[in-house]
Amino acid sequence: MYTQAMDLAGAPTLAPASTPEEAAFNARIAADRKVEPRDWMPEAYRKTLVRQISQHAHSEVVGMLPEGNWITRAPSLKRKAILMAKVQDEGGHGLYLYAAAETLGVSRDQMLEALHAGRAKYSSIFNYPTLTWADMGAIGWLVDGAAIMNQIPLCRCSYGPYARAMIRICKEESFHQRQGFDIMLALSRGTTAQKAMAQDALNRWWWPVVQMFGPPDKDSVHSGQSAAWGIKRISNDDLRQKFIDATVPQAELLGLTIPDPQLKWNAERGHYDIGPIDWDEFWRVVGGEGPCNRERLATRVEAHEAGAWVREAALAHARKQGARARKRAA
Ligand code: BYC
Repeated sequence: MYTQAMDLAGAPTLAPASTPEEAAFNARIAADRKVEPRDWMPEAYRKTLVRQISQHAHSEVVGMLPEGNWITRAPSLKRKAILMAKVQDEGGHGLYLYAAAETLGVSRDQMLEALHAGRAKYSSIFNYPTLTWADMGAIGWLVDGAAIMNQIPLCRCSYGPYARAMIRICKEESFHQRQGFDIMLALSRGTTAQKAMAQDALNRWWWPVVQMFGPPDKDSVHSGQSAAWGIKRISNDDLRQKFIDATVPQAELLGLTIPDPQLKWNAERGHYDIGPIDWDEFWRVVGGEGPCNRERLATRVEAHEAGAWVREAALAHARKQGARARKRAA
């Protein structure tokens, strides 16, 4: 379901090179070889990667907050241990991604400062509240499911450090998706109240997840150039369609109803048709006016400030170790 070897149909080609470095870069992209940190790259390519990778890293780290809230409320020791491991994985994904962005000449402090000041974006999906335990199931099943759909093609992204980070992230995300589906399965096979809770979570998360893939292709300002550079391999709309086609049968297996009266299999297209997506809501959330934008950012800043002593202690420890090593070497 998540193996996506094909590329964006009709991807635009690169503009002709005007310098030998640019020609070498274009040839590398055309041959589908990875661009590495020490290779020459156009400034706009570097900036696009910093924008996307840092947004991606921020999404992982902000994404820890809604789930972190439920660790103490998980219904059993097993569920608690699994959720803790998942949230910890998201922190790790943030680290790999910040490290990948750092190879492009931007520091983690700069990226975090942009996030904390509200200048950097993170995924719209994390601005919605988690009201019941079923939301942990819906996030794993749907949000991580959408994330894998988007991230598998990124394993073939032209920038080496990003592509390599994505390989491990995708392996972990598939465990996350399964744990979410397992929560939904338990609830949907449970009491009437538990099944209703699962349905309610699906009702609230479905449309925000469908929006998560980004604006429709016609409004996606970065897609054309990112596709030409081999950063983006499949378009926002095509990934969204793939996700819907894969998820509808899963909802059927759970005995849950997707909250879209216009959802219908289109035999001619070989895909599901869906009702209209509320893009006004999407842009409101992206613009900072979602149900939880302020809370998420405030909690994130608070967590960063509360963790200052850990960073200071780690630096002091590193300084001590360095001094000892220098003494031994002297
Ligand atoms: N939310 O031209 P477009 C996770 C912005 S974490 C907010 O199509 P692009 C998880 C876009 O940035 C998974 N903003 O852009 C973690 C741009 O604005 P700027 C997160 C969005 O870059 C913890 C503008 O709209 N995954 O799964 O070609 C627990 C125009 O869009 C969104 C990633 O970050 C959005 N949903 O395509 C559980 C994947 N969508 O930058 C789970 C990596 C669009 O010009 N990122 N915008 O100000 C990507 O693949 C691409 O950046 C996107 C957007 C497909 C998201």
